[in-house]
Amino acid sequence: MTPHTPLRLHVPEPTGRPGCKTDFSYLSISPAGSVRKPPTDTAPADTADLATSLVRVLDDDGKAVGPWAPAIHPERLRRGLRAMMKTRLFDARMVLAQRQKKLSFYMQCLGEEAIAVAHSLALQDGDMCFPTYRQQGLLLARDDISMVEMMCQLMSNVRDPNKGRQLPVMYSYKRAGFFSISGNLATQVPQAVGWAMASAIKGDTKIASAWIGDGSTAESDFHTALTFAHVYRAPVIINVVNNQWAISSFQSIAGGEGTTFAQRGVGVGIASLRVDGNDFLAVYAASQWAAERARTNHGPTLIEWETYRAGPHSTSDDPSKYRPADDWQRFPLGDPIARLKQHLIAIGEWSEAQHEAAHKELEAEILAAQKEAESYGSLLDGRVPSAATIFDDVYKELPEHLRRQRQQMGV
Ligand SMILES: Cc1ncc(C[n+]2csc(CCOP(=O)(O)OP(=O)(O)O)c2C)c(N)n1
Ligand SMILES: [Mg+2]
Repeated sequence: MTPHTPLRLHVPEPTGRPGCKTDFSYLSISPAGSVRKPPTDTAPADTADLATSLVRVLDDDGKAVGPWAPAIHPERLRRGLRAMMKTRLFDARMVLAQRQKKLSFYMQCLGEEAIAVAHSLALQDGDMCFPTYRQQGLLLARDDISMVEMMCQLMSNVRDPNKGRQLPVMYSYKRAGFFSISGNLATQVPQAVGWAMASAIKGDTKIASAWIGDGSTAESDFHTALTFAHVYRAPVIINVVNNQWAISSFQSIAGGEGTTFAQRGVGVGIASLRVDGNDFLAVYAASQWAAERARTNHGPTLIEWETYRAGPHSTSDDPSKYRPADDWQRFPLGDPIARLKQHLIAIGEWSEAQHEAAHKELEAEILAAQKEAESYGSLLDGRVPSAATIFDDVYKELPEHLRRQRQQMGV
């Protein structure tokens, strides 16, 4: 008989605690330019090495190096930089407005701006994103989405397109390929795969882009979606944003310890990449690769974007309770805005003076938008849609029991 060994449960721990430094050595980081770039029709099993290495383009000097360095016009890069700056400034203003009680809640994407902004450049009109609450960059990168309208949603005022029925940040923009955000995490991944399958069934040319955080991959919806995407070779990009945290739990609680989230894709038969999400050029190149693969019927791609959630989870969260305050400054992949700025300056397409001017311009633009949005009301002055409107737009004919409930509300 074998001697009795007491069984022990392994409970993953974060690698840093308040007051002590996080040891980021758990992150495997490949040198910029060192990862190979296969053709877009490569077999899923042949991407196994790409699910553990890290696709990076920008080196420490801001030079674009290696096979993933994309051909992209400097003007598009300037627009991308501007959209990332806009996103960061928009977030900062809205956090402030929440503190002033003008909105009930806010979620910023500080430190993660490159992912949504650069990804949006690789998509086409008619493609559909199924985002989470941290991809506001998909909207802010577009010229046809008004910041005023977005702010009205945040302030739940009378101009809120969702009529105050959704949590602030849960936008819905069909015309911008931005599917309504769901607060029930992971539900949108199978929906995205289903949407992509429908596009293929119709013989259309449009692809879907699904979004999920590292923590939410622990939901069964994620795994079901992967199986469907693989089996039917759905034209979908499955984006796993690994920002190292899910509110207060470290990514290892969702299974990131000793393996990568990208490896989950390979295991199911999906081509998978692990990419530096703070490297604008790498995000653009990997997104383009996956979009071309999907659009040419070579099937889905799972991309794990490595990044860091620099701010609190939401305005209801206090990260000083569970992680060191200066983690972001020491995060080895740096700040996406600073890195693209350094690159543009290095290639002679940007300057400190231009950066400062753009910053000022954007600040003024955002302030003006906020002023206009507030003129339509905010939570502070109570000019919000009447409670009676909760009964609208659900049934063609209001059923009797709801009619009674409306009467009970006295409206
Ligand atoms: C099904 C479900 N479970 C739990 C929650 C509560 N919740 C909201 S955000 C969140 C953390 C998600 O973390 P992650 O997926 O890593 O995304 P991140 O916030 O880091 O972008 C949790 C647990 C929820 N909204 N839905
Ligand atoms: Mg997360």
